[in-house]
Amino acid sequence: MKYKIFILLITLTVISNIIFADSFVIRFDNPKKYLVTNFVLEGYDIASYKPGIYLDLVVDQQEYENLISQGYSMRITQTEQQLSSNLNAGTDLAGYRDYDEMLADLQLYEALNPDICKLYDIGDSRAKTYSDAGNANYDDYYHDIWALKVSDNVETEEDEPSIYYLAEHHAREPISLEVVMYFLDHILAQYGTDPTITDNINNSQIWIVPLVNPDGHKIVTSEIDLWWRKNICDNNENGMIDVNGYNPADGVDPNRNYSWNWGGASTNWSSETYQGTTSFSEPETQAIRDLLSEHHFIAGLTYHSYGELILYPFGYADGVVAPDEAALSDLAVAMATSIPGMYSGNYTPQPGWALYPCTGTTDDYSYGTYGIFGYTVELATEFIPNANQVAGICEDNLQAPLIMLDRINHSSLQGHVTDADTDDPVQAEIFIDGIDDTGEFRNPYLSNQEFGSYYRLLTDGDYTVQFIAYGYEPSIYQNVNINSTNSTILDVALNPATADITVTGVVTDVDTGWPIEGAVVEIPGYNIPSVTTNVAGEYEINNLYAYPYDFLVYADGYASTMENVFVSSTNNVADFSLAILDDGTFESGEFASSWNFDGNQPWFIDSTNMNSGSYSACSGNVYDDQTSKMYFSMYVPNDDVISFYYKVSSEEDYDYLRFYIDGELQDMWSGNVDWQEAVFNVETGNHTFLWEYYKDGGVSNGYDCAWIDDIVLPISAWSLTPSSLAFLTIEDCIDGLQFSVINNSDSEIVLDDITSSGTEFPWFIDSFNMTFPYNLSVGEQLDFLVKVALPVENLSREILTDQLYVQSDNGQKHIDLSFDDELVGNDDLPNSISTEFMGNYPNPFNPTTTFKFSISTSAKTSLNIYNMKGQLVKKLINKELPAGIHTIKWNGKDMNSRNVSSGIYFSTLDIDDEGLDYTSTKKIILLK
Ligand code: 0X9
Ligand code: ZN
Repeated sequence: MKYKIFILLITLTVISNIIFADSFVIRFDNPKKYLVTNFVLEGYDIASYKPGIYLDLVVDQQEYENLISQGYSMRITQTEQQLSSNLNAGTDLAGYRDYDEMLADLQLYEALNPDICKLYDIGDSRAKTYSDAGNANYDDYYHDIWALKVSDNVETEEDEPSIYYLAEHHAREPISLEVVMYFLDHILAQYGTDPTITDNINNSQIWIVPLVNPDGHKIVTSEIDLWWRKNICDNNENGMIDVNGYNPADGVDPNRNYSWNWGGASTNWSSETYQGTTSFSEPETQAIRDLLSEHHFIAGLTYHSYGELILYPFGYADGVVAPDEAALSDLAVAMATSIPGMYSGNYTPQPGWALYPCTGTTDDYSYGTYGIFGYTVELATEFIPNANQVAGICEDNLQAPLIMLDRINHSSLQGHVTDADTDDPVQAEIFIDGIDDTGEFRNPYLSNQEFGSYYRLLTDGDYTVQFIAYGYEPSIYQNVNINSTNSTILDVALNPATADITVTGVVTDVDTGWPIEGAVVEIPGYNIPSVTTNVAGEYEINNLYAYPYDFLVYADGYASTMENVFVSSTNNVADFSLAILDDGTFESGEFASSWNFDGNQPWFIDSTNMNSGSYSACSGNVYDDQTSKMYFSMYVPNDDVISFYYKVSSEEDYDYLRFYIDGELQDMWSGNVDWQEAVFNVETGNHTFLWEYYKDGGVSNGYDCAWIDDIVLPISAWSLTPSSLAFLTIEDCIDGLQFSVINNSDSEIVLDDITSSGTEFPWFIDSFNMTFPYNLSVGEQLDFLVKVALPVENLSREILTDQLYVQSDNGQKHIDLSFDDELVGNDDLPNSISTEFMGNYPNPFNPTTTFKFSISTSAKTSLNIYNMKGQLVKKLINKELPAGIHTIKWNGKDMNSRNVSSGIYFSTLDIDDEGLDYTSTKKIILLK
């Protein structure tokens, strides 16, 4: 039955397209907000939305009839015929430029104003890359992305703020190109005449990219499809341009392809808002990304049509507030009130999301990444206004970009950050209290690396400003006055600091509060040696600068955590707590505390659908445009895989289960999928694994959810931790730094050898004279110390590196060793060690516990678990062990791999060798 309806629908759609091929714009007058939300969700092509005034959709005849039959009232405001005639009307007048005309104009501007104009080719269009690869179907689309720089000394990157003006991300919005070209023409004509414009050109670097999407522009200007919006990425890889007909397969929406929060827009090729395969998958957005990375932009406008709006970041989700909201909004208001509008007097200023939330836009990227005040202008009241209206629209829009150009000269803070000793520029974070600690996250604002210059656009008032750079004493300025009469100048010389701060703390189990031994505390990115906690869970990191470091903390069997700590001489204690990793089977019937939940609903434990056992995890009950997310983070000790089983019951191609690693989409599934296994590679390091069920359309199918079960964590058969060790002090070299080999698998692993690449510096492994091969039992952990043994006075301060290799019958792994200090070595040999059974930790335990003991010489050792009746439950160790400290984990399973029940057990360590005879029994408690 369902099948028949489906065929009928296809037939209807095909017929309707043959009869009514044209699309047109329909307008809903005085629309309520929910109308736009609904149409966005239902996947309609939204042309524009002017709150309370109009909502326009691009529809075909079929969609139009559907809407009529649903009882909507609206009117047709623009037909394809009108578009075409508007585009061409009075071609003797300005009309709309095509690519060649635009390029000729830019070249002419450059030729006429060589002192202040320079034209740059900043990238290729998508089609040009196909043409270059030999596909002749794209030869007519051999386009570059052009940027004209306007500034004095135009050839050099000067110590001045940069400002961008971009146009036509969207093909059917050619009015944007015209507006930007008009502005360009105006400032060039006024240079040397208008003192403000002359001053602005001399003191800033203006970058104009009038046509971001040249391929799409050609689709429109050559009238192949007057409604075309996207670029012409060959999504279906058939080597042809598919832009016409029903659901054309090609094209990526460039304004959904930027990376800030990328991934929430459409995943359907034929959608007008298709986001692309990855962020920055398109050469057009790559060109803008690169431009932004190469210059120090402080503000910019990207022109679109239509709606008579000025939008400011953020826009990726409903209600998101930017840290700079007040100043962003003020400038939006100033620009918007300068532009006369057809409705309500002037253009309307509002945050991006207030139009509709969408991810991957230019503004979110430029603001989120660099703190650039990036705005979208939605010009005019139709996509292609009649050519004879173009000049008027351009004239109306002249003031706004000029206001932006002059913005830095008032209500702002600027200056240079330098090294107090050398006067060299310093790249520092400029942190303003009450701004940078508010709103949604954006990257910290940084001074320019080359010049040390910074520019903050603010609202008037008194601020506390902190200047923070690695290796320098932080500098704090109170009561910095910002006012509208001028720009406040604050030059800051930072004093080089000595790294003399010691941070200490305790790492505990979040559920029990017990200390965790062997947890690794790491500060990635600064060549600071990672440390491990002692038996009391304590750690100590020496030689730190005052700085806001990210601390990564992880331990075997626990989820990892990453926390920012602003270390200073007064803030030097940092405690962390870790949550036990879920085993991924959900068989305990509840989520371990390592799971985190996000989105509109949490996941829950389900006992009706499972891949194995009695339980699985199921996504929460979400409504339209809602998500249900669950995630955890862990340190992956070696390159490995994560696998899990999933089941989906959703509307095919609309509602998805998605899996992300570190925010990167790995795969997604929709429709009716019975239990399937998915496997993904994971590299060594800290990672966040996230499962999301996302429901977009108004339609629901199936159970409308997804299940996950039997996650196999990326804990390889054996691990070598940490993956790198750095020596920084002489003490470290003498005392040694610890590394461990752990058998995580359920069978024995044979260690064949530990060797070094041995080229750089003389170190040795304090292995207590163990002999190879060595059989590493299930759960066993062997700890070693690396020491530098020989006098090495002659080593210079340059960084030396070496590798340590561990070979086993299960492959090879290595640890990077490095040190960057002048070292004096010694030949101290390992201290002697006593024989002692330290018992297990934690105790009571559930479900795993770790035993620890030391032996003074190599000896035949056994460690067994007995129950209250004296029956043997499990043999943990029974072999010759080297002298040293040993640990071994017990997973609470008996010899037949069954979970043992709660209660009291006994562990007995027995060492029986020539010269050494030792027995010790300890009580252990399993508490479920
Ligand atoms: O949807 C877009 O890309 C822009 N509108 S257009 O009609 N020109 O396509 C607006 C994007 C603005 N940002 C947000 N709404 N978040
Ligand atoms: Zn647009």
